[in-house]
Amino acid sequence: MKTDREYMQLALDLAASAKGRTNPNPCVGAVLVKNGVIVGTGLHRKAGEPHAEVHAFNMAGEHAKGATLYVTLEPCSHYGKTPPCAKLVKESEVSRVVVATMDPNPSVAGRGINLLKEAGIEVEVGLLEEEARQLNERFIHNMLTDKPFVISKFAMTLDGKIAAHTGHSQWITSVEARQHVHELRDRVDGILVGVGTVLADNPSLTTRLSYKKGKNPVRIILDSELKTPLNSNVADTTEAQTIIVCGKDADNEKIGQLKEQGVQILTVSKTDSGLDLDETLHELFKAGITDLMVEGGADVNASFLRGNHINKFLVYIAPKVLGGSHSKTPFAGLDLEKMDDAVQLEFHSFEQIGPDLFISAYPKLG
Ligand code: AOF
Ligand code: ZN
Repeated sequence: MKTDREYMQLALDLAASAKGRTNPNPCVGAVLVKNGVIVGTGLHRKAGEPHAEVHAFNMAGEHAKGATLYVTLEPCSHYGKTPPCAKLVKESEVSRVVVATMDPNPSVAGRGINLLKEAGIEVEVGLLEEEARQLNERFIHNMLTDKPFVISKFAMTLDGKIAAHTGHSQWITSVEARQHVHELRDRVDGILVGVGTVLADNPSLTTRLSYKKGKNPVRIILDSELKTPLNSNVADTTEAQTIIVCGKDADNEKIGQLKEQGVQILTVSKTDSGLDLDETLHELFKAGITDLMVEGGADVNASFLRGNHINKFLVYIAPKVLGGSHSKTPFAGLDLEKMDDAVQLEFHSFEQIGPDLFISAYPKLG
């Protein structure tokens, strides 16, 4: 017979298979087990579609009675786009519910679990909790802050350079690592760069995967003075959406011209160091962006880091050395004075992709 942990791991694996597809909802998986037999499985596939538990109960039918439900997130207690799962769990007469983690959504937050306990069902919370919270780090951050989850993504040489002193940077990493970037783009809502990058490289910032047609994230350009050329790739919205964030004093005629091309314009306040990033993030969240990848340049990266706006770092390191004191580094604009002032991070994982290294890290809390 399998252990509780193994069934919960299966529920987590099911949930994870829809990562990046459920936004703004969390990824959730559910497994129903009776007398050592899996009688139902389910996952939440897409916002607006049934929750994980519904699929699992549909599969189990009458076998749900007396079974144990393993679910990666507290069953919901509210009427959203779908009816409450806690009610379904109660009516299906399961005898035990094992939950990995609570739902941070203020309309649920413990109510789902209370409903089940009040119905006399045995409930355990906290099995593989860390894994479940990691899986839904984006959703948890959204619920707690009303801001998108911000990922800083960059590629550099072994000696920490993102371009030669001439500005030449194509390519730092291998074909394999660059395909991997497109897999990331395929699963985030937004991709953000500064107007400097648009002017220097005229990137299209779309998802290009060799084996399938990916989903294009919304392209977000930080452009306080609205310098994005009308004929730039990002101003062409036939393939992907674009949001340009500019100051409230930006030229109205240019705003009109960009809007005519289908570009969305977001005006925010300015601070001494440029656009107000906190306001920008709140506005982007209101516009439906639940997570975004900041892809540079060095000054934009630095301003996000300075304001503590980065929630996760994804870094590709190529086995190459450029040298020189004038070739740019990923956070060139930060330029701190002492080692003690350095922003503290924690490595989370690393793997090799082709010849390159791929590292994930989080800002150290506290
Ligand atoms: C669950 N199981 O599979 C998911 C849950 O608009 P709705 O009705 O889809 O509700 C979305 C909210 O429900 C979401 O914010 C989160 O609190 C919860 N998600 N709950 O019991 C699931 N996806
Ligand atoms: Zn639900």
